[in-house]
Amino acid sequence: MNKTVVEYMLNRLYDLGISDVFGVAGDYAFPIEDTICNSSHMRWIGNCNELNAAYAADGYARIKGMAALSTTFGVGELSAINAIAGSYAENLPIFHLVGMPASGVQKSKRLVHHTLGNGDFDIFYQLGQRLACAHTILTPENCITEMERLIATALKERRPVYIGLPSDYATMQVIKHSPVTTPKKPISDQEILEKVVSLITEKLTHSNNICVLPGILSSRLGLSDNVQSFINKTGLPYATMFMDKSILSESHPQYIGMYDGKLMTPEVREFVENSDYVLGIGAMMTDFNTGSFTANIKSEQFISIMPEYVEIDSVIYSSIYMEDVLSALTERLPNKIYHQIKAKGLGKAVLSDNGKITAQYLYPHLEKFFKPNDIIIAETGTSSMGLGFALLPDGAQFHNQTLWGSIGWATPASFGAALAAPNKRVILITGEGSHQLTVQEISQFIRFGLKPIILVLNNDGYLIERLLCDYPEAYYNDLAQWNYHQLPKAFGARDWHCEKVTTIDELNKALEFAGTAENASYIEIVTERYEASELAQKLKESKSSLYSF
Ligand code: TPP
Repeated sequence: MNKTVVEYMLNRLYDLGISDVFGVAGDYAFPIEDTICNSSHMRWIGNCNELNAAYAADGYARIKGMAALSTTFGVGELSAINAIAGSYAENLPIFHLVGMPASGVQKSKRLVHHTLGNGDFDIFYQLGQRLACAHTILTPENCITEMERLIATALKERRPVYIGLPSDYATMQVIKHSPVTTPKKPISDQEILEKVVSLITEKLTHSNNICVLPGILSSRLGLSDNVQSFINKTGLPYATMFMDKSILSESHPQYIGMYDGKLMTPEVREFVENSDYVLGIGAMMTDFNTGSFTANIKSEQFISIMPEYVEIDSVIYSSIYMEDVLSALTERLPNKIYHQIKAKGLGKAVLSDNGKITAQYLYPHLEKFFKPNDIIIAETGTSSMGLGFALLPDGAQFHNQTLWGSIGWATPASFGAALAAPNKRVILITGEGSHQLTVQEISQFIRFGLKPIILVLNNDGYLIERLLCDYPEAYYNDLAQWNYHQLPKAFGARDWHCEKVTTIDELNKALEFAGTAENASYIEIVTERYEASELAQKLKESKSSLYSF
Protein backbone atom coordinates (compact mmCIF):
# COMPACT_ATOMS: atom_id res chain seq x y z
CA MET A 1 0.00 0.00 0.00
CA ASN A 2 1.21 3.48 -0.79
CA LYS A 3 2.23 5.56 2.20
CA THR A 4 1.86 9.18 3.14
CA VAL A 5 4.98 11.25 3.69
CA VAL A 6 4.60 11.15 7.47
CA GLU A 7 3.92 7.40 7.47
CA TYR A 8 6.95 6.78 5.31
CA MET A 9 9.18 8.94 7.52
CA LEU A 10 8.05 7.23 10.73
CA ASN A 11 8.32 3.76 9.18
CA ARG A 12 11.92 4.40 8.25
CA LEU A 13 12.67 5.49 11.81
CA TYR A 14 10.95 2.40 13.13
CA ASP A 15 13.09 0.26 10.78
CA LEU A 16 16.12 1.72 12.56
CA GLY A 17 14.79 0.64 15.96
CA ILE A 18 13.09 3.86 17.06
CA SER A 19 9.69 3.04 18.51
CA ASP A 20 9.29 6.01 20.87
CA VAL A 21 8.99 9.64 19.82
CA PHE A 22 9.49 12.33 22.47
CA GLY A 23 7.88 15.71 22.16
CA VAL A 24 5.16 18.21 22.93
CA ALA A 25 2.08 18.29 20.72
CA GLY A 26 1.22 21.30 18.56
CA ASP A 27 -1.19 22.01 15.74
CA TYR A 28 1.35 22.17 12.91
CA ALA A 29 2.67 18.79 14.04
CA PHE A 30 -0.74 17.07 14.33
CA PRO A 31 -0.09 14.78 11.34
CA ILE A 32 3.08 13.48 13.02
CA GLU A 33 1.39 13.00 16.40
CA ASP A 34 -1.76 11.44 14.90
CA THR A 35 0.22 8.97 12.85
CA ILE A 36 2.27 7.90 15.87
CA CYS A 37 -0.79 7.54 18.10
CA ASN A 38 -2.66 5.56 15.43
CA SER A 39 0.29 3.26 14.91
CA SER A 40 0.28 -0.15 16.58
CA HIS A 41 4.04 -0.19 17.03
CA MET A 42 5.11 3.36 17.84
CA ARG A 43 4.61 5.29 21.04
CA TRP A 44 4.12 9.01 21.62
CA ILE A 45 6.00 10.16 24.70
CA GLY A 46 4.56 13.54 25.60
CA ASN A 47 6.96 15.51 27.76
CA CYS A 48 6.39 18.53 30.01
CA ASN A 49 8.21 20.88 27.62
CA GLU A 50 10.35 20.63 24.52
CA LEU A 51 13.65 21.19 26.31
CA ASN A 52 12.90 18.21 28.53
CA ALA A 53 11.71 16.21 25.53
CA ALA A 54 14.97 16.80 23.71
CA TYR A 55 17.04 15.97 26.81
CA ALA A 56 14.97 12.79 27.22
CA ALA A 57 15.66 11.92 23.57
CA ASP A 58 19.37 12.48 24.29
CA GLY A 59 19.21 10.06 27.24
CA TYR A 60 17.32 7.51 25.14
CA ALA A 61 19.90 7.78 22.36
CA ARG A 62 22.73 7.14 24.84
CA ILE A 63 21.16 3.75 25.50
CA LYS A 64 19.63 2.82 22.14
CA GLY A 65 22.03 4.58 19.79
CA MET A 66 19.51 7.07 18.38
CA ALA A 67 16.19 8.76 19.18
CA ALA A 68 13.39 10.85 17.70
CA LEU A 69 11.89 14.11 18.86
CA SER A 70 8.85 15.92 17.49
CA THR A 71 8.17 19.62 18.04
CA THR A 72 5.93 22.22 16.52
CA PHE A 73 7.02 25.14 14.38
CA GLY A 74 8.93 28.01 16.01
CA VAL A 75 7.83 27.89 19.63
CA GLY A 76 8.47 24.18 20.06
CA GLU A 77 11.65 23.77 18.10
CA LEU A 78 13.28 26.82 19.65
CA SER A 79 12.60 25.48 23.14
CA ALA A 80 14.43 22.28 22.22
CA ILE A 81 17.46 23.96 20.72
CA ASN A 82 19.78 23.92 23.76
CA ALA A 83 19.31 20.18 24.16
CA ILE A 84 19.77 19.59 20.43
CA ALA A 85 23.06 21.48 20.61
CA GLY A 86 24.03 19.19 23.50
CA SER A 87 23.30 16.11 21.41
CA TYR A 88 25.32 17.66 18.58
CA ALA A 89 28.30 18.32 20.88
CA GLU A 90 28.10 14.87 22.44
CA ASN A 91 27.55 12.96 19.18
CA LEU A 92 24.06 11.61 19.56
CA PRO A 93 21.86 11.12 16.51
CA ILE A 94 18.46 12.66 17.19
CA PHE A 95 15.88 12.81 14.41
CA HIS A 96 14.23 16.16 15.07
CA LEU A 97 10.84 16.18 13.33
CA VAL A 98 9.37 19.66 13.04
CA GLY A 99 5.72 20.13 12.09
CA MET A 100 5.48 23.22 9.85
CA PRO A 101 2.59 25.31 8.52
CA ALA A 102 1.19 24.08 5.20
CA SER A 103 3.33 24.89 2.16
CA GLY A 104 0.71 27.28 0.75
CA VAL A 105 0.53 29.21 4.01
CA GLN A 106 4.30 29.56 3.99
CA LYS A 107 4.33 30.79 0.38
CA SER A 108 1.53 33.28 1.04
CA LYS A 109 3.47 34.74 4.01
CA ARG A 110 0.21 35.04 5.91
CA LEU A 111 0.26 36.31 9.46
CA VAL A 112 -0.16 33.04 11.31
CA HIS A 113 0.61 32.05 14.88
CA HIS A 114 4.14 30.96 15.87
CA THR A 115 5.67 33.33 13.32
CA LEU A 116 7.47 36.59 13.94
CA GLY A 117 4.74 38.51 12.13
CA ASN A 118 7.08 39.45 9.30
CA GLY A 119 6.30 36.68 6.83
CA ASP A 120 9.62 34.97 7.43
CA PHE A 121 8.92 31.23 7.59
CA ASP A 122 12.54 30.24 6.99
CA ILE A 123 14.20 31.64 10.05
CA PHE A 124 13.66 28.68 12.40
CA TYR A 125 14.77 26.23 9.72
CA GLN A 126 17.90 28.31 9.22
CA LEU A 127 18.62 28.29 12.95
CA GLY A 128 18.05 24.54 13.11
CA GLN A 129 20.46 23.89 10.25
CA ARG A 130 23.46 25.09 12.23
CA LEU A 131 22.86 22.42 14.85
CA ALA A 132 22.14 19.54 12.51
CA CYS A 133 24.55 17.42 10.48
CA ALA A 134 21.90 17.24 7.74
CA HIS A 135 18.56 18.93 7.21
CA THR A 136 15.64 18.81 4.84
CA ILE A 137 12.06 19.81 4.26
CA LEU A 138 10.21 16.71 3.17
CA THR A 139 7.90 16.73 0.17
CA PRO A 140 6.05 13.84 -1.52
CA GLU A 141 8.67 13.98 -4.31
CA ASN A 142 11.85 14.03 -2.22
CA CYS A 143 10.68 12.00 0.78
CA ILE A 144 12.26 8.66 -0.11
CA THR A 145 15.68 9.90 -1.22
CA GLU A 146 15.91 12.57 1.47
CA MET A 147 15.10 10.13 4.25
CA GLU A 148 17.90 7.83 3.07
CA ARG A 149 20.34 10.73 2.89
CA LEU A 150 19.43 12.00 6.35
CA ILE A 151 19.55 8.58 7.96
CA ALA A 152 22.94 7.83 6.41
CA THR A 153 24.33 11.19 7.54
CA ALA A 154 22.92 10.94 11.08
CA LEU A 155 24.37 7.48 11.54
CA LYS A 156 27.73 8.39 10.08
CA GLU A 157 28.15 11.69 11.91
CA ARG A 158 26.26 10.61 15.05
CA ARG A 159 24.64 14.00 15.31
CA PRO A 160 21.09 15.40 15.15
CA VAL A 161 19.28 15.90 11.86
CA TYR A 162 16.43 18.34 11.20
CA ILE A 163 13.39 17.16 9.27
CA GLY A 164 10.80 19.84 8.52
CA LEU A 165 7.37 18.62 7.52
CA PRO A 166 4.78 21.09 6.15
CA SER A 167 1.40 19.88 7.39
CA ASP A 168 -0.15 19.51 3.92
CA TYR A 169 2.78 17.52 2.49
CA ALA A 170 2.70 15.28 5.55
CA THR A 171 -0.57 13.63 4.54
CA MET A 172 0.10 13.40 0.80
CA GLN A 173 1.11 10.10 -0.78
CA VAL A 174 4.81 9.57 -1.33
CA ILE A 175 5.77 9.72 -5.01
CA LYS A 176 7.95 6.76 -5.90
CA HIS A 177 10.76 7.21 -8.39
CA SER A 178 13.25 4.68 -9.67
CA PRO A 179 14.68 2.32 -7.01
CA VAL A 180 16.31 4.12 -4.10
CA THR A 181 20.00 3.77 -3.64
CA THR A 182 20.96 3.68 0.02
CA PRO A 183 24.22 5.59 0.51
CA LYS A 184 27.04 3.10 1.00
CA LYS A 185 29.15 2.86 4.13
CA PRO A 186 32.47 4.61 3.39
CA ILE A 187 35.43 2.30 2.83
CA SER A 188 38.94 3.11 4.04
CA ASP A 189 41.65 3.92 1.56
CA GLN A 190 43.60 0.65 1.63
CA GLU A 191 47.00 2.20 0.98
CA ILE A 192 46.68 4.77 3.77
CA LEU A 193 45.21 2.14 6.08
CA GLU A 194 48.15 -0.18 5.47
CA LYS A 195 50.65 2.63 6.05
CA VAL A 196 49.00 3.70 9.32
CA VAL A 197 48.57 0.19 10.67
CA SER A 198 52.21 -0.62 9.88
CA LEU A 199 53.38 2.58 11.55
CA ILE A 200 51.37 1.88 14.71
CA THR A 201 52.39 -1.79 14.76
CA GLU A 202 56.03 -0.85 14.37
CA LYS A 203 55.86 1.58 17.30
CA LEU A 204 53.78 -0.55 19.65
CA THR A 205 55.50 -3.88 19.05
CA HIS A 206 58.76 -2.59 20.48
CA SER A 207 57.36 -1.20 23.69
CA ASN A 208 56.10 -2.63 26.93
CA ASN A 209 54.83 0.64 28.31
CA ILE A 210 51.67 1.54 26.47
CA CYS A 211 48.33 2.83 27.67
CA VAL A 212 45.08 2.90 25.72
CA LEU A 213 42.54 5.68 26.27
CA PRO A 214 39.26 4.36 24.88
CA GLY A 215 37.10 7.37 24.08
CA ILE A 216 33.45 8.25 23.86
CA LEU A 217 33.47 8.49 20.06
CA SER A 218 34.22 4.79 19.72
CA SER A 219 31.20 4.03 21.85
CA ARG A 220 28.98 6.50 19.98
CA LEU A 221 29.95 4.76 16.73
CA GLY A 222 28.78 1.48 18.26
CA LEU A 223 32.35 0.16 18.35
CA SER A 224 32.70 -0.58 22.09
CA ASP A 225 32.78 -4.32 21.41
CA ASN A 226 35.48 -3.82 18.78
CA VAL A 227 37.56 -1.82 21.26
CA GLN A 228 36.99 -4.48 23.91
CA SER A 229 38.15 -7.22 21.48
CA PHE A 230 41.21 -5.14 20.66
CA ILE A 231 42.02 -4.80 24.37
CA ASN A 232 41.41 -8.50 25.05
CA LYS A 233 43.44 -9.68 22.09
CA THR A 234 46.46 -7.41 22.64
CA GLY A 235 46.55 -7.47 26.45
CA LEU A 236 47.03 -3.67 26.51
CA PRO A 237 46.15 -1.77 29.69
CA TYR A 238 43.61 1.07 29.50
CA ALA A 239 42.56 4.12 31.48
CA THR A 240 39.57 6.36 30.82
CA MET A 241 38.94 10.06 30.99
CA PHE A 242 35.80 11.62 32.44
CA MET A 243 33.64 11.81 29.32
CA ASP A 244 34.67 8.27 28.40
CA LYS A 245 33.94 6.71 31.78
CA SER A 246 32.53 3.18 31.67
CA ILE A 247 32.49 2.78 27.90
CA LEU A 248 34.53 -0.35 28.64
CA SER A 249 34.11 -2.38 31.80
CA GLU A 250 35.81 -0.98 34.89
CA SER A 251 36.09 -4.44 36.41
CA HIS A 252 38.30 -5.74 33.58
CA PRO A 253 41.80 -6.78 34.79
CA GLN A 254 43.47 -4.50 32.20
CA TYR A 255 41.61 -1.40 33.45
CA ILE A 256 43.95 0.86 35.41
CA GLY A 257 41.60 3.69 36.46
CA MET A 258 40.53 7.23 35.60
CA TYR A 259 43.05 9.65 34.14
CA ASP A 260 42.51 13.35 34.79
CA GLY A 261 45.85 15.07 34.26
CA LYS A 262 47.38 16.53 37.40
CA LEU A 263 44.09 16.82 39.24
CA MET A 264 43.38 13.29 40.39
CA THR A 265 44.72 9.73 40.69
CA PRO A 266 48.49 10.50 40.58
CA GLU A 267 49.35 6.83 40.04
CA VAL A 268 47.24 6.74 36.86
CA ARG A 269 48.72 10.00 35.71
CA GLU A 270 52.22 8.66 36.21
CA PHE A 271 51.35 5.48 34.33
CA VAL A 272 49.75 7.27 31.38
CA GLU A 273 52.26 10.08 31.06
CA ASN A 274 55.27 7.79 31.44
CA SER A 275 54.03 5.37 28.80
CA ASP A 276 56.06 5.26 25.60
CA TYR A 277 52.80 5.49 23.70
CA VAL A 278 49.28 6.55 24.59
CA LEU A 279 46.74 5.22 22.14
CA GLY A 280 43.53 7.26 22.07
CA ILE A 281 40.56 5.57 20.42
CA GLY A 282 37.95 8.24 19.89
CA ALA A 283 39.11 10.22 22.91
CA MET A 284 38.71 14.01 22.98
CA MET A 285 41.17 16.17 24.89
CA THR A 286 38.58 18.56 26.33
CA ASP A 287 38.97 20.70 29.47
CA PHE A 288 37.16 18.28 31.79
CA ASN A 289 38.81 15.24 30.19
CA THR A 290 42.30 16.56 30.74
CA GLY A 291 42.02 17.89 34.29
CA SER A 292 41.69 21.48 33.10
CA PHE A 293 44.36 20.90 30.45
CA THR A 294 46.91 19.67 32.99
CA ALA A 295 47.31 16.38 31.09
CA ASN A 296 50.84 16.10 29.78
CA ILE A 297 50.92 13.71 26.85
CA LYS A 298 53.46 14.75 24.25
CA SER A 299 52.53 14.68 20.59
CA GLU A 300 55.26 12.11 19.84
CA GLN A 301 53.75 9.84 22.52
CA PHE A 302 50.18 10.20 21.36
CA ILE A 303 48.54 8.11 18.66
CA SER A 304 44.95 9.12 18.14
CA ILE A 305 42.49 6.92 16.26
CA MET A 306 39.48 9.06 15.47
CA PRO A 307 36.30 8.13 13.56
CA GLU A 308 37.64 9.26 10.19
CA TYR A 309 41.35 9.79 10.64
CA VAL A 310 44.41 8.78 12.62
CA GLU A 311 47.01 11.17 14.04
CA ILE A 312 50.58 9.97 14.55
CA ASP A 313 53.47 12.32 15.38
CA SER A 314 51.14 15.25 14.64
CA VAL A 315 50.53 13.99 11.09
CA ILE A 316 46.89 13.41 10.15
CA TYR A 317 46.09 10.39 7.98
CA SER A 318 42.54 10.76 6.70
CA SER A 319 40.16 8.64 4.60
CA ILE A 320 40.53 5.76 7.04
CA TYR A 321 37.81 4.68 9.43
CA MET A 322 38.03 3.65 13.06
CA GLU A 323 36.36 0.29 12.53
CA ASP A 324 38.87 -0.70 9.85
CA VAL A 325 41.89 0.58 11.78
CA LEU A 326 40.77 -1.30 14.89
CA SER A 327 40.14 -4.55 13.10
CA ALA A 328 43.53 -4.42 11.32
CA LEU A 329 45.36 -3.60 14.57
CA THR A 330 43.53 -6.34 16.47
CA GLU A 331 44.77 -8.78 13.89
CA ARG A 332 48.28 -7.41 13.56
CA LEU A 333 49.40 -6.55 17.11
CA PRO A 334 50.86 -9.32 19.25
CA ASN A 335 49.32 -10.53 22.48
CA LYS A 336 51.68 -9.59 25.30
CA ILE A 337 51.83 -9.03 29.01
CA TYR A 338 52.30 -5.33 29.59
CA HIS A 339 53.37 -3.30 32.57
CA GLN A 340 50.14 -2.71 34.47
CA ILE A 341 48.67 -1.16 37.64
CA LYS A 342 45.47 -2.05 39.42
CA ALA A 343 42.49 0.30 39.28
CA LYS A 344 41.48 1.72 42.64
CA GLY A 345 38.07 2.90 43.70
CA LEU A 346 37.15 5.57 46.19
CA GLY A 347 38.15 3.48 49.17
CA LYS A 348 36.43 3.38 52.50
CA ALA A 349 33.50 5.63 53.33
CA VAL A 350 34.77 7.83 56.15
CA LEU A 351 32.36 8.45 59.02
CA SER A 352 32.06 12.03 60.22
CA ASP A 353 32.39 13.05 63.88
CA ASN A 354 28.96 14.62 64.02
CA GLY A 355 27.12 12.04 61.92
CA LYS A 356 26.51 14.57 59.12
CA ILE A 357 26.80 13.51 55.48
CA THR A 358 30.19 14.44 54.10
CA ALA A 359 31.64 13.99 50.62
CA GLN A 360 34.18 11.52 52.10
CA TYR A 361 31.28 9.38 53.19
CA LEU A 362 28.72 9.93 50.45
CA TYR A 363 30.64 9.02 47.30
CA PRO A 364 32.46 5.90 48.57
CA HIS A 365 29.15 4.73 50.02
CA LEU A 366 27.36 5.26 46.70
CA GLU A 367 30.18 3.40 44.95
CA LYS A 368 29.29 0.35 47.02
CA PHE A 369 25.60 0.85 46.34
CA PHE A 370 26.04 0.39 42.58
CA LYS A 371 25.29 -2.99 41.04
CA PRO A 372 26.32 -4.59 37.76
CA ASN A 373 24.40 -3.22 34.77
CA ASP A 374 23.13 -0.10 36.58
CA ILE A 375 22.63 2.97 34.43
CA ILE A 376 23.98 5.95 36.37
CA ILE A 377 23.08 9.40 35.06
CA ALA A 378 25.11 12.11 36.75
CA GLU A 379 24.38 15.82 36.36
CA THR A 380 26.94 18.56 35.81
CA GLY A 381 28.08 19.84 39.22
CA THR A 382 29.81 18.47 42.27
CA SER A 383 27.83 15.21 42.35
CA SER A 384 29.11 13.88 39.02
CA MET A 385 32.60 14.93 40.00
CA GLY A 386 32.26 12.87 43.17
CA LEU A 387 31.06 9.79 41.32
CA GLY A 388 33.33 10.07 38.31
CA PHE A 389 36.11 8.34 40.21
CA ALA A 390 34.01 5.52 41.65
CA LEU A 391 35.03 2.09 40.38
CA LEU A 392 31.94 0.67 38.75
CA PRO A 393 30.80 -2.94 38.69
CA ASP A 394 30.70 -4.88 35.43
CA GLY A 395 28.23 -3.62 32.87
CA ALA A 396 27.39 -0.47 34.83
CA GLN A 397 27.10 2.61 32.65
CA PHE A 398 27.95 6.17 33.67
CA HIS A 399 26.47 9.01 31.63
CA ASN A 400 27.31 12.67 32.04
CA GLN A 401 27.08 15.67 29.72
CA THR A 402 30.77 16.38 30.15
CA LEU A 403 31.32 18.59 27.11
CA TRP A 404 28.03 20.48 26.74
CA GLY A 405 27.38 20.68 30.48
CA SER A 406 23.90 22.15 30.41
CA ILE A 407 22.43 21.85 33.87
CA GLY A 408 18.96 20.34 33.98
CA TRP A 409 19.96 17.71 31.41
CA ALA A 410 20.23 14.77 33.78
CA THR A 411 16.65 14.62 35.10
CA PRO A 412 14.92 14.25 31.68
CA ALA A 413 17.88 12.30 30.25
CA SER A 414 17.45 9.71 33.00
CA PHE A 415 13.77 9.47 32.08
CA GLY A 416 14.74 8.82 28.44
CA ALA A 417 17.32 6.25 29.52
CA ALA A 418 14.82 4.49 31.79
CA LEU A 419 12.31 4.32 28.98
CA ALA A 420 14.97 2.87 26.67
CA ALA A 421 16.04 0.26 29.23
CA PRO A 422 12.98 -0.53 31.36
CA ASN A 423 14.60 -3.65 32.80
CA LYS A 424 17.67 -1.92 34.12
CA ARG A 425 18.10 0.01 37.35
CA VAL A 426 18.42 3.72 36.53
CA ILE A 427 20.03 5.92 39.15
CA LEU A 428 19.91 9.69 38.73
CA ILE A 429 22.19 11.86 40.81
CA THR A 430 21.69 15.59 40.52
CA GLY A 431 22.41 18.75 42.44
CA GLU A 432 19.28 20.55 43.58
CA GLY A 433 20.17 23.64 41.53
CA SER A 434 20.25 21.68 38.28
CA HIS A 435 17.17 19.73 39.27
CA GLN A 436 15.17 22.96 39.52
CA LEU A 437 15.53 23.56 35.78
CA THR A 438 13.73 20.45 34.56
CA VAL A 439 12.19 18.90 37.65
CA GLN A 440 8.69 18.44 36.18
CA GLU A 441 10.01 15.53 34.17
CA ILE A 442 9.93 13.28 37.24
CA SER A 443 6.18 13.15 36.57
CA GLN A 444 6.96 11.17 33.40
CA PHE A 445 8.64 8.37 35.35
CA ILE A 446 5.41 8.11 37.30
CA ARG A 447 3.20 8.29 34.21
CA PHE A 448 5.12 5.52 32.45
CA GLY A 449 5.39 3.32 35.54
CA LEU A 450 9.20 3.52 35.69
CA LYS A 451 11.09 2.95 38.92
CA PRO A 452 14.22 5.06 39.10
CA ILE A 453 16.33 5.82 42.12
CA ILE A 454 16.66 9.60 42.24
CA LEU A 455 19.27 11.17 44.49
CA VAL A 456 19.07 14.93 44.88
CA LEU A 457 22.06 16.52 46.49
CA ASN A 458 20.92 19.58 48.42
CA ASN A 459 23.90 21.71 49.42
CA ASP A 460 22.04 24.99 49.58
CA GLY A 461 23.01 26.50 46.25
CA TYR A 462 25.23 26.20 43.23
CA LEU A 463 28.24 24.67 44.94
CA ILE A 464 30.40 24.17 41.88
CA GLU A 465 29.87 27.82 41.01
CA ARG A 466 30.74 28.84 44.57
CA LEU A 467 34.01 26.94 44.16
CA LEU A 468 34.86 28.41 40.78
CA CYS A 469 33.89 32.06 41.14
CA ASP A 470 35.72 34.84 42.94
CA TYR A 471 32.83 35.58 45.30
CA PRO A 472 31.51 32.25 46.60
CA GLU A 473 28.89 33.87 48.77
CA ALA A 474 27.56 36.08 46.01
CA TYR A 475 23.82 35.67 46.07
CA TYR A 476 23.71 34.60 42.42
CA ASN A 477 24.75 31.21 43.80
CA ASP A 478 21.75 31.01 46.12
CA LEU A 479 18.53 29.20 45.34
CA ALA A 480 14.92 29.27 46.39
CA GLN A 481 14.62 26.50 48.96
CA TRP A 482 12.20 23.81 47.89
CA ASN A 483 10.86 20.80 49.74
CA TYR A 484 12.41 18.49 47.18
CA HIS A 485 11.37 15.19 48.70
CA GLN A 486 7.74 16.31 48.54
CA LEU A 487 7.87 16.92 44.79
CA PRO A 488 7.15 13.38 43.54
CA LYS A 489 3.86 13.39 45.42
CA ALA A 490 2.89 16.71 43.85
CA PHE A 491 3.79 15.21 40.47
CA GLY A 492 1.46 12.28 40.97
CA ALA A 493 3.54 9.61 42.72
CA ARG A 494 1.53 7.34 45.00
CA ASP A 495 3.88 4.52 45.85
CA TRP A 496 7.30 6.18 45.64
CA HIS A 497 9.55 6.08 48.64
CA CYS A 498 10.46 9.74 49.22
CA GLU A 499 12.72 10.87 51.97
CA LYS A 500 14.96 13.71 53.10
CA VAL A 501 18.16 12.59 54.83
CA THR A 502 20.55 14.76 56.78
CA THR A 503 22.66 12.19 58.64
CA ILE A 504 24.78 9.22 57.62
CA ASP A 505 22.45 6.95 59.52
CA GLU A 506 19.41 8.19 57.62
CA LEU A 507 21.30 7.99 54.33
CA ASN A 508 22.31 4.38 54.96
CA LYS A 509 18.76 3.36 55.79
CA ALA A 510 17.27 5.19 52.82
CA LEU A 511 19.72 3.62 50.38
CA GLU A 512 19.26 0.20 51.88
CA PHE A 513 15.53 0.56 51.40
CA ALA A 514 15.94 1.93 47.85
CA GLY A 515 18.21 -0.97 46.97
CA THR A 516 15.60 -3.57 47.79
CA ALA A 517 12.33 -1.70 47.19
CA GLU A 518 9.95 -2.71 44.42
CA ASN A 519 9.04 0.94 43.84
CA ALA A 520 10.90 4.08 42.88
CA SER A 521 12.87 6.06 45.46
CA TYR A 522 13.53 9.76 45.71
CA ILE A 523 16.11 10.73 48.30
CA GLU A 524 16.99 14.33 49.08
CA ILE A 525 20.49 14.25 50.53
CA VAL A 526 21.28 17.32 52.60
CA THR A 527 24.90 18.27 53.15
CA GLU A 528 26.75 21.32 54.40
CA ARG A 529 27.10 24.18 51.95
CA TYR A 530 30.74 23.55 50.97
CA GLU A 531 30.74 19.74 51.15
CA ALA A 532 32.48 18.99 47.86
CA SER A 533 34.08 16.00 46.20
CA GLU A 534 37.85 15.99 45.78
CA LEU A 535 37.70 16.74 42.06
CA ALA A 536 35.43 19.74 42.62
CA GLN A 537 37.93 21.12 45.12
CA LYS A 538 40.84 20.44 42.79
CA LEU A 539 39.06 22.23 39.96
CA LYS A 540 38.97 25.30 42.13
CA GLU A 541 42.75 25.07 42.49
CA SER A 542 43.16 24.64 38.74
CA LYS A 543 41.00 27.65 37.85
CA SER A 544 43.83 29.44 36.08
CA SER A 545 44.46 26.62 33.60
CA LEU A 546 40.73 26.13 33.09
CA TYR A 547 39.95 29.71 32.19
CA SER A 548 43.06 31.13 30.58
CA PHE A 549 45.22 30.28 27.63
N1 TPP B 1 22.84 27.22 32.97
C1 TPP B 1 22.94 26.09 32.25
C2 TPP B 1 21.80 25.67 31.37
N2 TPP B 1 24.00 25.29 32.32
C3 TPP B 1 25.04 25.64 33.10
N3 TPP B 1 26.10 24.84 33.10
C4 TPP B 1 24.97 26.79 33.91
C5 TPP B 1 23.86 27.57 33.79
C6 TPP B 1 26.10 27.19 34.86
N4 TPP B 1 26.20 26.21 35.96
C7 TPP B 1 27.06 25.17 35.89
S1 TPP B 1 27.02 24.22 37.26
C8 TPP B 1 25.85 25.19 37.97
C9 TPP B 1 25.49 26.25 37.13
C10 TPP B 1 24.49 27.28 37.47
C11 TPP B 1 25.35 24.93 39.36
C12 TPP B 1 24.96 23.51 39.63
O1 TPP B 1 24.43 23.48 40.93
P1 TPP B 1 23.81 22.18 41.53
O2 TPP B 1 23.05 21.46 40.53
O3 TPP B 1 23.07 22.54 42.77
O4 TPP B 1 25.06 21.28 41.85
P2 TPP B 1 26.22 21.49 42.93
O5 TPP B 1 27.41 21.98 42.18
O6 TPP B 1 25.71 22.43 43.97
O7 TPP B 1 26.46 20.14 43.47
